[in-house]
Amino acid sequence: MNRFRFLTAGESHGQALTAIIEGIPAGLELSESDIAAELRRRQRGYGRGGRMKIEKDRATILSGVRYGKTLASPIALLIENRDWLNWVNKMSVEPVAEAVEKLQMPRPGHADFAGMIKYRHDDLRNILERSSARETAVRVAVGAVARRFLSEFGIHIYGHVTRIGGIDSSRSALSLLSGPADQKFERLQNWRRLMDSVEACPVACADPVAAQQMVSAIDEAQIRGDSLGGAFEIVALNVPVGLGSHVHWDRRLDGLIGWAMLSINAMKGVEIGIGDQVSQLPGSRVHDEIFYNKTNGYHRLSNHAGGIEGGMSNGEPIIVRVIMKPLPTLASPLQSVDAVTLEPKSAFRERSDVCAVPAAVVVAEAMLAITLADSLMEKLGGDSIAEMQERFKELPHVPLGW
Ligand code: EPS
Repeated sequence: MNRFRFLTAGESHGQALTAIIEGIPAGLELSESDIAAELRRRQRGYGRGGRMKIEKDRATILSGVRYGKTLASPIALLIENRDWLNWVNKMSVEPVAEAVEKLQMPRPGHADFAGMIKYRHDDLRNILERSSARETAVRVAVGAVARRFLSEFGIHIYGHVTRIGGIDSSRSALSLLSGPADQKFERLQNWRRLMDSVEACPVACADPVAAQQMVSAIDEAQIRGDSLGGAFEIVALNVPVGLGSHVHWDRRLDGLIGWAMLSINAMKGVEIGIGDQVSQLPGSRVHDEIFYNKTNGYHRLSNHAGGIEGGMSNGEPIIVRVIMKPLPTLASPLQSVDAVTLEPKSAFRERSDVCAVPAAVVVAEAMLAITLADSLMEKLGGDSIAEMQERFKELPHVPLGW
């Protein structure tokens, strides 16, 4: 990431989360309410624990914006942790007089074990506070700025849950957004309707029957003291041809997207387009044939490639499938070892979520937005939105209309 750069800081139960973004051009309209809307979406989802009842995430813009428009200077964001008030001693920056209980039974599947050994900590809280997915709140705030930037160029990002536990949604962008060019408009209308329904669904799923079963599966997991993972699709519409490049490994758009997705806590796999199916099908059924006519220009009847060929966007919708593991904090904990006595013990348990797949969708949307914003900035160059928009108009616009 060369053009859109950001750093985050903050512990889960510390005072606040912060981010500094560098590289946003001048003249982009940006308000705290743009960010608030995305933060609210991330806090949704059936299966979340008690923490989400405490937090009402809201980002304050501390710099880089004047009279509602970006200045091109770094943008600093701050999200206060409401729960911090309950953790003032346990998370004090200064040493405290009272003895605070140390956590010493690492949870299998968590950063606890490797982190404690790597950093030579004798209290797992020193690891878990930063490895917590709480950090993703501020990434969503950063992503909201990227989305605001992309929307100036008509690029929009959507996400929906396709699996929780063993239950699969029957909806997939791969089929919903592919087909004859003259039916694009209808497909797009249908897609938008489905995505509206996702916003109203407690598990962010576009298939109401599967959604009901997912809710029941989460209830059952909760009763067992267990957790559930899943999978989801992230889709970007109206991405112009030529983001990313085939010329070098670290410029390939699919590689950058894969990295961005796997950088999110608990993500274990990323597929582009039909993903794993390419390993089973012959080339003649994998690759998307190319057509041309005067009305529609270049077009395809399928999008198995998920909008990326040779490490570059090809003008079709970008379709990414992400796989998430079940969270490792279990109410019925797995076997572990006491790191002080080396005796067998159950892993420690804390308040946690049974399932965070619907929230993870919003984080992945943010990471895709950041990745595409960076690639678009690289493609366009320029210091202001006005300058970038002039250059955008000159790009070869294979008819998109997505
Ligand atoms: C998390 C554990 C839970 C989650 C948290 C991620 O927090 P707590 O330990 O305070 O109950 O709720 O997610 C968030 C706080 C959030 O904002 O998404 C973990 O260990 O990763």
